Amino acid sequence: MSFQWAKNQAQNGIEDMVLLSKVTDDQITDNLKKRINADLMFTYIGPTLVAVNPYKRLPYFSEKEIEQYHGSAAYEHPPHIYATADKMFQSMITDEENQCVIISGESGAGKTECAKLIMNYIAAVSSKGGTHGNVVENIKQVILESNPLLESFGNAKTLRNNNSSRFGKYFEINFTKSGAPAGGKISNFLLEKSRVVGPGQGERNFHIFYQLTTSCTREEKEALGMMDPKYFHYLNVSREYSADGISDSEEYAAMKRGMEICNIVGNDQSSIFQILAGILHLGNVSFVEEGNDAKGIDKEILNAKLTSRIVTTGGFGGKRSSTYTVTMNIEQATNTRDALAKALYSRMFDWIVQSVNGALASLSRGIGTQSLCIGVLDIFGFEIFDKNGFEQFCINYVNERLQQIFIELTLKSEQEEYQREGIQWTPIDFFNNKVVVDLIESKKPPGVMAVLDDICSTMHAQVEGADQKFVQKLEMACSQNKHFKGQQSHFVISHYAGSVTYDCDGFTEANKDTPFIRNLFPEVVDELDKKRPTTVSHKIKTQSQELVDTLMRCTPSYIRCIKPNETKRPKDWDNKRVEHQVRYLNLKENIKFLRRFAILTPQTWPSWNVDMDPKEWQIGKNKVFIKSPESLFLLEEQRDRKFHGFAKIIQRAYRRWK
Ligand code: AD9
Ligand code: MG
Repeated sequence: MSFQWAKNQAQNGIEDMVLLSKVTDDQITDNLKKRINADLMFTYIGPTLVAVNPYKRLPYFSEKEIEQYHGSAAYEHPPHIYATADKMFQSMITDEENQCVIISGESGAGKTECAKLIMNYIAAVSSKGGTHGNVVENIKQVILESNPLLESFGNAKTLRNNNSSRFGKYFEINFTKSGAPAGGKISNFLLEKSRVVGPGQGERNFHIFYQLTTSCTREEKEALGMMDPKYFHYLNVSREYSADGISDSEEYAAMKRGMEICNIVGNDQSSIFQILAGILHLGNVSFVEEGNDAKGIDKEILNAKLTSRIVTTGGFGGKRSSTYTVTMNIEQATNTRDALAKALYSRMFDWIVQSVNGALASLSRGIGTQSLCIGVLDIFGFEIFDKNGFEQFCINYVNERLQQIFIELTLKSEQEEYQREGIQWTPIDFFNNKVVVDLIESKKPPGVMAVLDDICSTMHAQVEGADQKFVQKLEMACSQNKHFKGQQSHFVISHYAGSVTYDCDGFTEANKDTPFIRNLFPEVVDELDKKRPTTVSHKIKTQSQELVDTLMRCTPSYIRCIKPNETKRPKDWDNKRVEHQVRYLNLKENIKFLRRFAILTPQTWPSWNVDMDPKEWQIGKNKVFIKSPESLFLLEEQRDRKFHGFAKIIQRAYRRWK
């Protein structure tokens, strides 16, 4: 199929939904349906790109399209993620402004695939680096080929998505002024490490474990004591060993190539495999009760660490402290084993990310000045399962924060700007999820995280009933908030994307996390003590804030991904599910907002130089605002196809207005 102008609107839908005849959730949903039925996965809302997951490979991502979109204006070709990527790249160079793209949507909506398309496009069109050609080429390789490496260790099959990202990633690519990639940095956050010791029903552990158990070489197999996945307890918890559409052996090869390119070779590489094998074997260590003692049946060295802990008492009031060893019961020993596995895995993951960053840093030293950047944000999407724990709570919180950025920057602050500019304006209603963000992170009055931290600082996480106490306190603190409902051992939060019932079981332990680390890695105790409080929720809150601050320093582009069904099949359209997403993503409000007055910036309609009825536009203190989409459409038809520059337009309009 060649990718032509989609002329037939009745059949293929409208390319920019600002031009829809009626703006209702129903019409938007219907338009997206028409388009995906015609294999058109992208649609605009002004500058925002809406992407519907096609669940099949579409033919318009070849070299030809890369060339077609490179350096062209958005309206010249059908909506495409390459147009979004190109606009970011061109704006970065021409305006010398840092750019970021915020890709949002629920789990399985297609965010990671969109992120990869953007990276590919940028690697393809960015400058080849002249005299630094070789280094630039290597940098591009690291940027692209670190992807399968990180996905192997950080993605897994869940009920929602066979290749679900279980960590958040912000990939910043640095450029020289002339637009050659000159370095980069990945910030990762919140790896779902609980998956290491047991994925849920129908889900898998991280991909890497299946790659290693099924596809390693004979030598590796012998050296690591590698067995069939069924042999290992941590892979047996869910009895799910394969994932549709994923070839573990191909991914293993791509992962290894990624390692080589990121300079994870030799001893470093074999250490990683040894740690992975160690984690799997550790999971097979079981414990039996012996009188009042518990004993590990496997290795001697592990025995002491896993079955006992050191307790120190006294040491104050002039008395000498005494230290003694307490033997754990089976449950405690199993918990310690699992904590060790989780801690090892997440530290190893951080080390891999640091290695990618290290590879980029050492390459960029050869280039020197790098002044601009494009950041691509791809996080785990909003998710609801039958049973939702602390991990879902954290994931959904980060999604709430991202939704806040979208609201703040596209709906709220723009409307406030209109008022400041003295433009006549009837505010458009929208659901501002700030109330949910506050419910989760507010300190005063205490929100969910504050209550959780409070319980964790006053009670030992392992004390029985800590989780129940947490829900009781939560109910007292949050029952006034209409987005919260407490229910014995559960609580419900009405998130922007739907209501989620959280099972409080394990919340306090997962939030505290550190006692195990203190026990297992004593050398980090000092470091931990310096950074109190060290709860997981505190860390996520801080990381989310840092992320928001970083994004706010860039010019943002948005991609809103839509998941068409729960079956992961192409051409399967679940109207109710899509309409629900259209509603919570505020697409209708987004369109209405742009229809009233399109803000005349290069991000929306980049140039215009024709006469226009003065009633059709208003001038604010700093900007010009155009009224109806029809006049815009006309303008688009008439205008010069070359970019004239925003300043000229403003000058001309301003002269006429006077
Ligand atoms: V999660 O929040 O990490 O669980 P994502 O990242 O939103 O989720 P992902 O990009 O992983 O979803 O897409 C899920 C699956 O949909 C992919 O593995 C593909 O099988 C499918 N998909 C998504 N986008 C495309 C596409 N542009 N073309 C073809 C796609 N298939
Ligand atoms: Mg993803």
